[in-house]
Amino acid sequence: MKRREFVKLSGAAAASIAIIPPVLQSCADNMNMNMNMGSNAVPVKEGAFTTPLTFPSVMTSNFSMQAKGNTVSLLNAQSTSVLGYTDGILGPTIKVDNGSDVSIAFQNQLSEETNVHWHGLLVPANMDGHPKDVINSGSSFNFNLPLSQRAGTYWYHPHPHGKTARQVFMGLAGFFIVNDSEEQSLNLPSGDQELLLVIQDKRIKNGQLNYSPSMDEVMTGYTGEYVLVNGRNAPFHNVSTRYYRLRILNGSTARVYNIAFSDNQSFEVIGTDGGLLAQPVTVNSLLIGPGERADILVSFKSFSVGKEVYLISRTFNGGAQGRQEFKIMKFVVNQQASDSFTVPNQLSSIQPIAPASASKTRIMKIKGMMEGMNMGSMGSGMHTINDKVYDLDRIDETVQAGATEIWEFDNSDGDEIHPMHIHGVQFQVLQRTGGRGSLIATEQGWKDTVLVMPREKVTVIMTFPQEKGVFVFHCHNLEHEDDGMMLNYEVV
Ligand SMILES: [Cu+2]
Repeated sequence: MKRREFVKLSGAAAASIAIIPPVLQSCADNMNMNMNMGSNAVPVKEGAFTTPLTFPSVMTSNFSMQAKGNTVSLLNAQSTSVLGYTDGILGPTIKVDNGSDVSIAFQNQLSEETNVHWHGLLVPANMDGHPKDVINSGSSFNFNLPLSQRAGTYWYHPHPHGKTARQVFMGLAGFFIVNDSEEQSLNLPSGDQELLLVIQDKRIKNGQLNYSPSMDEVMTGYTGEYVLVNGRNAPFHNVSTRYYRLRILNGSTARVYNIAFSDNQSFEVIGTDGGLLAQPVTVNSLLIGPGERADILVSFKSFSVGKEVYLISRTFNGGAQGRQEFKIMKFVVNQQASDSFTVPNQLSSIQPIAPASASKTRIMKIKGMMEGMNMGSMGSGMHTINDKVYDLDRIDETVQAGATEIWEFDNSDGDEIHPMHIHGVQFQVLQRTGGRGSLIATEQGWKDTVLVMPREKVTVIMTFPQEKGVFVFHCHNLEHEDDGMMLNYEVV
């Protein structure tokens, strides 16, 4: 970070920079240096891509699920302690139809409190996994989820305040897929041609998952040197010469991926957090931040048997991240097949919410790092929204049931990456100013999480639920979230 940027970043301090005593200025310079040192993402170590990709079991109706400690083989057949929902690492993939009432008997077999947030689902506040609604060690809770929303790639993970990042990092996360007749009628690649991929980076020390963020890493987010897909490091998957539907979740605590293919082939983006886009968008790479999902179609039709193609992350302009290109997983074409699938021109219809219908615009100033110095609280509470650190019991924003509002996430003074997530709604992204200055393919549909890069302001529009209750909105960089970058809003 350059001095000029530091001055810009300092917010309130900027006005008084000239009168900072030399000793404090030097302290600030050291802080700067430390942050630069700590701020780069840990370089990824690519594996051998010799481990077969696996997929979690699928649950299609009411069932029970436990959060518990398990042992798995992660790297070189070592026995690694992880957390999982029921078996192994991660949790079962829940696949249900829109309109169904899903009930899940949940048991907490961890040694600490946890809960479950159904990320992207429009469920009542008391079922949403609010941080105040924790389930103590040894206790149970029955989640009843009445589904009324579009088909989409949703997911679930813990949400106990201050413990979310560690519990997700240790393995607690799973897909929640909602189907509907509209999506069914498109006959998209399914069965063996539909692959659910959760990408997560892990730091592993002596064969064990190592979650121990330093102060610098709380600031920038905790990154790992091993990239896992569905809980496997550097896996491969055999494919035939057909179209494949990849439904990708970035389940990392902080790392952003710029998804692409090693042969630079283009692919079709067909869906995002809240389901299908109206029309497919052809891209060569796609940025996906923590908590976000991308639904893409990729064709292996022109390849001959024996061809190997990698899903990779390309470099991108993202402050502390994006400086390295690395491979994520390998596709091996091992079978010739005929495939008559063609990408539909029209996928769905998305009615834009008119900005004029918004009854209110709220500004959410998101801040990290240097601003924390002004608060005199190093090490915690450095990440704020509108200068506030999360308080379980404080209602920060009150919205009318059924109201349409515009919210602006303002990171224009910041140099950290903040994927902002709002519970209880799906929103549309209106615009991005500063930074990248425009919207990407996945932002042309319904979203629940939006990436706000350094220097950017992103505005979203949404209609709040009719049902009353308290929800949270927060940064989905889970280190930032645990550090307090989260507020409550109440629907009244
Ligand atoms: Cu953040």
